[in-house]
Amino acid sequence: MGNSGTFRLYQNPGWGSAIVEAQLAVYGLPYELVAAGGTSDPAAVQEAMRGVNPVLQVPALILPGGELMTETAAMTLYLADMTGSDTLVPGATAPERAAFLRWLVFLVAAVYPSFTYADVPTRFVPADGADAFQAAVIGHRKVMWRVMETEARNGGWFLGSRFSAIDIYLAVMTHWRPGEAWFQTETPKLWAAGTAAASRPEIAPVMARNFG
Ligand SMILES: N[C@@H](CCC(=O)N[C@@H](CS)C(=O)NCC(=O)O)C(=O)O
Repeated sequence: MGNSGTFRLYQNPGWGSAIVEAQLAVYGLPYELVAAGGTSDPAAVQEAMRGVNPVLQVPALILPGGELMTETAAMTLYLADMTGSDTLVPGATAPERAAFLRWLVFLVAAVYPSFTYADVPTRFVPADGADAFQAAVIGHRKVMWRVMETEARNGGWFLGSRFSAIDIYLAVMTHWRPGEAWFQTETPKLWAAGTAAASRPEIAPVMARNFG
């Protein structure tokens, strides 16, 4: 159970937990970090998360009252609600609301699962087909990123002139495969939005801890 008023984030440096850590930092909420395996070996992380998160993934967030939350998008919406802030999530009547929800869900429902499938492909296909399967999934991921690049608005942030949690997702996910060089060349608007988010004073220390 989290201490009174304090969030507890199960995380590994550079993993999707950085998306949530950055948001906690933006809101100035008190949080403590728990190492969730501290390794790039997914099997070890699954073992570390057993008894914490029934789907054995990072991040897991323990709310101050002790309740478990999983799913970065759910945390994104929850933290905006409980702080009453529209800093990261455009409010119900904001002009960017529909686009925000659309691309938030796309990120977690379409792009993010491609890591589940490609990171350890032998969970899903026989070993002799694993390389081809992994290449196909990463190829599909590139298609999805290109779609987002096409949909990114002008103005510096993904939603245009308005910073949002989408830019935090980009700050973190552009460090993942297919890699920073690919994003810089192939999806320059996504890269720029992610880089700008990563440079914000409240987020920069989180990025340094996760990727420095
Ligand atoms: N839908 C989840 C995805 C979480 C996820 O895929 N986390 C990765 C790390 S970034 C993980 O724990 N992978 C290990 C595994 O799936 O076994 C979310 O948005 O929080």
